[in-house]
Amino acid sequence: MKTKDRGFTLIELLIAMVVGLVVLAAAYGIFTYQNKTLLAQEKMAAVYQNARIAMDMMIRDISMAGYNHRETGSMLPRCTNALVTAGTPCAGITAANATSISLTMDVDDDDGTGVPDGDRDDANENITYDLYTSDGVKVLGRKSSTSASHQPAVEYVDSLGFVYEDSAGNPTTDLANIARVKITIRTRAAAPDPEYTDPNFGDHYRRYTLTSYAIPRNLAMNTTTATTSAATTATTTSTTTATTTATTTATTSATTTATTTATTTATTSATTTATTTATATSTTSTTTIPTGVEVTTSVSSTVKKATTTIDVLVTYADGRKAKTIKLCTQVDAGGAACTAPAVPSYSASAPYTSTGAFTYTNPAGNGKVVSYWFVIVDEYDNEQTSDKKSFTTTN
Ligand SMILES: [Ca+2]
Ligand SMILES: [Ca+2]
Repeated sequence: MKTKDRGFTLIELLIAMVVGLVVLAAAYGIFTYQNKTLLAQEKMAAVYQNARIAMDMMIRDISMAGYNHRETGSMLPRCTNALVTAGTPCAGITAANATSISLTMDVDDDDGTGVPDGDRDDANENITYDLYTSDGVKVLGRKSSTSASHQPAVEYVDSLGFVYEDSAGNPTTDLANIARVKITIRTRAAAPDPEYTDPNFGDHYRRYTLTSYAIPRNLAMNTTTATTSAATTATTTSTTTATTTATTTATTSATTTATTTATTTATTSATTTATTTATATSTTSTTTIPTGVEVTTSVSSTVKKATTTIDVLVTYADGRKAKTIKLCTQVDAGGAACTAPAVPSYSASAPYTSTGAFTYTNPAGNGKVVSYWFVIVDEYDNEQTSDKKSFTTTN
């Protein structure tokens, strides 16, 4: 047998097999490691996703807290500690706890047609978020009304925390001052990972903590019921024309009745009666303008023989502008509202006043009580503010 036809020796074969096995073992090791990493990442993806789903859901609801807008009819006041304690229906945050939150809004009616009806007792109008345990698993629960049971929102939620801040970013427990809510949620994997030990808890569950803010913008716009105190005194001087000077002084007393005394002096018209006394009474219904809190209105009633000009001056404390001012009038209407205060309507522009826009033909005779309603629509979200006042004609 020639040398070049020789095969492998047994030694060479054994060495080749050992080298092959080593390479195979290394490849298998790499594959196993990659596979494990992939599985761990998939599990963590579920943990991240749970946290984000829970956070999105809570931010969406909390951001809507206090939504309370109606074209006509009474609206809920913004929640305060006093109103919540008294059990008075209100819109806003009704319970600001460290591990749970309750909030209300008016977004629907009894028939579920999606039209706010002035209460917060319909579906998804009274929401509570907190944690509860179901089958040994901690679950983020959402209640959609006071009577509703927990609806499981997201499972495997380790902890839930809320911090309530005022507009300056300081923590507050005053429901009327909450401007944003810091939400912290911690989710964990459904199953333990034996190769992982949590440095804080000492167990084998992987966890994820997510923090975010919800800003309930409606709370900044929806203010409390106007409970007028003795400390509130509004003095307004307005309306100067070539022929008429009206001075209005409104002093609000503790009994929430504002008395306006207007003295009108006609200088050029011989047929116009010289002095007229008009009495305007602020109503304390839920549609009352939150005077001094957000909107200041000034209505000067120049009561002449034939017509009355009603001026409305709108000032928003937060710098918003009025988009539209609507007005309607009703003679001897008692306490009834004009059902559709749409005519005449005036598109406001700086300085957001309807001076001269509303001219009202007086009824014949002395002592007729004319009630007028005005509705102010703001430029951003069509939030409406309405109030009723009245004057007595002196012909
Ligand atoms: Ca209802
Ligand atoms: Ca409702």
